Amino acid sequence: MAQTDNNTLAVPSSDDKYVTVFNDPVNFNAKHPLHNSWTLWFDNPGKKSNSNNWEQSLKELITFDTVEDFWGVYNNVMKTCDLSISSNYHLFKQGIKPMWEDAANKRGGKWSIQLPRNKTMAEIDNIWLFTMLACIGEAFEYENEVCGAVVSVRKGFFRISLWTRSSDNQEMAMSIGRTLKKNSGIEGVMEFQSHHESTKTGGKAWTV
Ligand code: MGP
Repeated sequence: MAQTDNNTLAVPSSDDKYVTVFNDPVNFNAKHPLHNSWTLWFDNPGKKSNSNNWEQSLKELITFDTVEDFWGVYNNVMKTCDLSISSNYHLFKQGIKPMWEDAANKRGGKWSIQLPRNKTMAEIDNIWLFTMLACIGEAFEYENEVCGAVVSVRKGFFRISLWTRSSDNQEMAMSIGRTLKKNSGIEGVMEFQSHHESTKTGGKAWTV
């Protein structure tokens, strides 16, 4: 991309080698890379699922590593509000499976909030969209801590969760929780629990 005198990036003209989506929304040949590759997963385990067979229903949908490919995926999968009850989308860094047992998650935890169904569906979709954008756009101070995000469709509510690599550093966790709330437009109290604690009832939790 061309550099201007005052050191800012100029939008390339059509005779530059790289044509971005800004120059030509159809025939662009250069995409904007993300810092990480991300994989979208889907599952709907149903009532017969338990922690032993739950993994079988996980489906790896697609991996992308550019801004343009993210929007291509987002615009072509079902919106959260159209998914059936028990469904989950999981957006995780490539190489991390969206399960407690994965090496990246096993000492981790999650920020989560249940959003009642009386919110408009557009609001729910937007909160999930802005949660994904915060992840892929590296909005977090402790970026390496972020493993992925989940949206869960349940009978009376939607749940948004953000999974972290560790669960014993309150400063890092709080920073991530605050950034998530600010970026996603989530209102209400979010709770952090380690995956270990959340498999039990009760357990300590931090809130933002
Ligand atoms: P859930 O969907 O995270 O909780 O896990 P929810 O929404 O409170 O439960 P629901 O019954 O209302 O759907 C539901 C169940 O899926 C858990 O009790 C486990 O049996 C299984 N499960 C979920 N996760 C994220 C995992 C996982 O990472 N590993 C394994 N082994 N089982 C899991």
